[in-house]
Amino acid sequence: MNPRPISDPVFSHEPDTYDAVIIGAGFAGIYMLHQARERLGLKVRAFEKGSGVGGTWYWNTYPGARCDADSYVYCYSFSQEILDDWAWERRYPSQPELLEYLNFVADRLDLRKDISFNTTVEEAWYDDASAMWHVETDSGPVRARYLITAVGLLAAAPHVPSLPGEDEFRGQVVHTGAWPEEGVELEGKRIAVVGTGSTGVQFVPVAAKQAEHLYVLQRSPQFVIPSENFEYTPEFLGELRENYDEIWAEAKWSTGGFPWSHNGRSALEDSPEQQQALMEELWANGGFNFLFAGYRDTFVDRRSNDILAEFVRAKLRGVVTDSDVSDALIPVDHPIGARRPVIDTQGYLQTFNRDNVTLVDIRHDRLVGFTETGLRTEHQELDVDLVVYATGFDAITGPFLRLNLRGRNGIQLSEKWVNGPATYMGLAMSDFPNLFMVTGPGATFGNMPVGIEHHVEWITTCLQHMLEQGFSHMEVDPDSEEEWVRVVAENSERTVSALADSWYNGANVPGKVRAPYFYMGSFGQYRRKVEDIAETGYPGFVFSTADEAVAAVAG
Ligand code: NA7
Repeated sequence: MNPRPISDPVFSHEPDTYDAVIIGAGFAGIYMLHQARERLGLKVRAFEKGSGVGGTWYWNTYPGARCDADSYVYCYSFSQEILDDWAWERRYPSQPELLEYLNFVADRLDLRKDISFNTTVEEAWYDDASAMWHVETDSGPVRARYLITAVGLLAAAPHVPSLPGEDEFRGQVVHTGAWPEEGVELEGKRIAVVGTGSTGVQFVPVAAKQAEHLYVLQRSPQFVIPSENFEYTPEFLGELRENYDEIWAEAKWSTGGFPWSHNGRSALEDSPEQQQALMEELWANGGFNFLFAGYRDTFVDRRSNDILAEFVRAKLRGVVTDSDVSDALIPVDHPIGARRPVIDTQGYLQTFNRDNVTLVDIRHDRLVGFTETGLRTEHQELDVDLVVYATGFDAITGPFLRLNLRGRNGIQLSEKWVNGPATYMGLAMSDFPNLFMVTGPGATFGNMPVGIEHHVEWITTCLQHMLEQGFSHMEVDPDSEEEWVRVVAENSERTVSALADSWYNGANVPGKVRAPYFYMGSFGQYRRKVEDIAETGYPGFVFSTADEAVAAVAG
């Protein structure tokens, strides 16, 4: 630990000047705060819009909200003490359990004193003359040498469609990602749910049990994979704790951040009987296993992908007794895994066998707008008391663009990203000196806590390197950034994700630039690349002292 890392007069004890400001207090923000404070000894402050820690798990409180990644790896690995003292209840943690976990971590690490809650960052700009970031919050301005975004990929930017006539609607309209704190009455209500992504699939079965009638407005059918949400026994938890070292080692270098990998074979090398046997086994295990622990080429070879997709379609057919409804629920327009897989814990498809649930296929009967009493499609009117938008998020770039960031020479982030996000490894970007991003656009995607820990630790190590070398200023070399943007695009083209519209490529929000938003290589490949940068003297990053940075601009 280095208690006084920066010998720069600007780091005086001025109350509103920090070594580092962190935006967000979810999984990323609270760990970043801990590392910046304890490993680097920085004077640091985190700003959080919510009244508590949690990020995604603070905002997404809709009934049925649950994580669909295995709890024992959807958590921090850095502290043995935290691993030992926390016991997950089941394979998939519910939203309240996750929120409790993140509060437990914040308390254990004594983080709250350095977080300003109920505080929104409205804009932040880099001042060339002082080489400092100016951060405007709704509680006043602060300054910082380093700005570290920990804003997540989704929760900060709910996507609310703009449908004509909403003002005339006499009922209630809510978005699942901004669920009112006081809750929403579902009992005995006529409800329309718009959207059948992971959120809709979680909400629908729960709402159906309380609603008088539930209309499910589906634009795209989904490959819905069962979860097998079993309860953890003390023996299972004991075994986990004994094996955590190996579990984390595997997860961190795996395909998707989970402690399992593909079997090294192509589906095309196996006989139909072998394929069937493997897929049945994976299906029985449930969850993301199905896609990540099977064949090596599921995401890159359309023929292999088709074998899995057809297997899932066969599983989905016949669950719903009305054959027209059943057909409408089967995805035929995109490869499996091309969009974010949907894992079902509550019996989503079975819900359509209930008398009080109606599927409305808005791909063929377009949603037109609101009426005073509900929603109107091209061919029908739906009278409802409540409209629930489960319409997802302006993902990945949305949370950043809402920060109104301006970099060197006043360049707006929205200008820089006009043709799609451009970053170096999703960690930093040119024209925005001393800005670090925890899992920014262009980083990899999968089991996010594993990716977040990696980024937080990498950023901390980078800052430590700078401090030890006497540098306080970081810039990204534009050529290195351009090369990384090219790698991201090339990788994306190789995978089936390019063959579907989704939030992975910006296609879910009207007017949003269609581009690759993630590096689609594996967690392991990405980790190797990022570790190599740190181990070989940080190619692509240019470090200097603050005085040199200011002089370079002045000169
Ligand atoms: P998703 O996965 O983006 O799903 C949003 C759903 O809403 C999806 O079915 C969309 O249809 C539908 N949608 C979006 N806009 C509209 C409009 N304008 N009209 C009708 N239907 C619309 O968001 P989720 O919240 O379910 O999940 C987000 C992530 O959270 C998830 O991937 C996990 O990481 C957790 P579409 O499929 O685009 O046709």
